[in-house]
Amino acid sequence: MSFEMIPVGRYQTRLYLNVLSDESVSALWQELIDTLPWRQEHIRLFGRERAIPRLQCWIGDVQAVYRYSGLTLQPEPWPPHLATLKQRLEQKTRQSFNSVLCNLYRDGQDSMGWHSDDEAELGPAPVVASFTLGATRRFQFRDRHNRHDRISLDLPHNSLLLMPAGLQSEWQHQVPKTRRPTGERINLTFRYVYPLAAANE
Ligand SMILES: O=C(O)CCC(=O)C(=O)O
Repeated sequence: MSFEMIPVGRYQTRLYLNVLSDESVSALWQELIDTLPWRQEHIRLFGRERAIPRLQCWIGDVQAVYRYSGLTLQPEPWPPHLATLKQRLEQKTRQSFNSVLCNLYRDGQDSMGWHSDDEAELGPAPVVASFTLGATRRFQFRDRHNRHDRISLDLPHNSLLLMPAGLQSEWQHQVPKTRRPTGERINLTFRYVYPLAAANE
C-alpha cells in the first residue's frame, strides 16, 4: 500500500490512504458505533468541570491503564474488527500496540485542542498510529517552541497517519472546530502503554 510522506520539521510522518477494503471499513464503523461504550468525559480546567467536546472510549489489554488530563482510563476489551485492525497496523508499521484511544466527533463543533501524546506511560519516544473513519477533518501540527510554525492536512475516511518516534516531544497536534456542515468522524490512535508502575519509576 502506498503512502505520502509529510515532513513535520525533522520528522517524516506517513499518510496511507484506502487502508482497508470498503467492506472491512464499513464493518468496523458499524462495530464501533454499535458496541463501544462511548462516554462523555469531563475535565477540570481553570477550576471548573467541563465536558470534553467529543465522546471517548479507551480499549486495550488489561494492563494498559492510561492517565491524561486528570482522567484515569481503564481499558475496555478489544472488539473483533478493531482487534483485526490492530494486527494489520502492527504488521504494516512493525510496531506493537496494546491500546487505542477512540474519539467520536459528532459534528464540526466537536474537536480536540492542542496537545502532544507524551504521557509518561507512553515511554520517551512513542510511535502513534492514527486511523480515521467517517467525515474528513483538518488536522494541524505546531512546533512546541515556535507556535506560529504550523502544518495542516486533511485526514480522510479510511486513512492512517503514522507519527514517528520523537515527534511528540517537539510538536503538538489538534483537530479544530469547523463551521462547515460535517458528519460523524471516528479517530483511533493506537499506542503502546507501559504499566503505570514502570512509567513512574
Ligand atoms: O482525531 C484525531 O485525528 C486526533 C486524535 C488525537 O489527537 C489523539 O487521540 O491524541
